[in-house]
Amino acid sequence: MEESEKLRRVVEARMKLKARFEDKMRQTPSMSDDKPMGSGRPNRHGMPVVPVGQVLTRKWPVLDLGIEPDIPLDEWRLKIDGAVEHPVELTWDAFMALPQTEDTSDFHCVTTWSRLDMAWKGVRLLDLAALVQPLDTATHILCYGYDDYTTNVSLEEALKPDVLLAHTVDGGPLPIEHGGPVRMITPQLYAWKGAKWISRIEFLTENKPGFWEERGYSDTAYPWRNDRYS
Ligand SMILES: Nc1nc2c(c(=O)[nH]1)N[C@H]1C(S)=C(S)[C@@H](COP(=O)(O)O)O[C@H]1N2
Ligand SMILES: [Mo]
Repeated sequence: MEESEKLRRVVEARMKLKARFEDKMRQTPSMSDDKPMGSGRPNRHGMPVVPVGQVLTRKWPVLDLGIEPDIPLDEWRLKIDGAVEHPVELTWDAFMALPQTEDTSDFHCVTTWSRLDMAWKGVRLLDLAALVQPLDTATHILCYGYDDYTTNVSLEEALKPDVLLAHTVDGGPLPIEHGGPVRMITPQLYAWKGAKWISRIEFLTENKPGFWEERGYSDTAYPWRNDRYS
């Protein structure tokens, strides 16, 4: 297929996804709650900048399952499959050739630390979804890490414009211990919803819990509702 035709198809798919999830997205708690729990000035989506029970840190703690996989870029692959029209397996070069987004956002860990104003660069989940074109029946994604971590996210959360597959942070390559070469970030949900060392995104037609969700963590993970455990 010609490049211009490919791009046209992706843009059309992106518009369609936006239209399909716009209302649902606006109704998510991190955008619609009229009594959100937290303190400080409003953040860019109107929520108190420090969610309830969180403490600001300047350090960046590391949380993992005891393994930090080291994936050389020439062996790195990202598989996107499941309930989609066009499954893909991206190489590093193909991933980096996709539209790149820079965004500064906050990071809220369920263990009560928050780190504000992190400068990220990467590919929007929205743009990856536009590339593979989820079926109309798709409702969630399940993300996999190279360490066999998994976590699930609803599409109305995953398609928000600040959800990135990030390869760069604060001007440098994402360090391995923080999930490099590529991790997902979910600034409007607790950070366990963002898989480090991401290897696969599976689109699902029904919700399926991931690693922590099976072990008592909340399915929805809304920081401004103190929604930590199920
Ligand atoms: N692949 C993978 N992703 C993961 C985890 C993990 O153990 N493995 N931990 C999660 C948790 S609980 C949090 S709080 C954040 C921590 O990211 P950080 O180590 O960069 O602070 O990553 C999330 N993503
Ligand atoms: Mo966490």
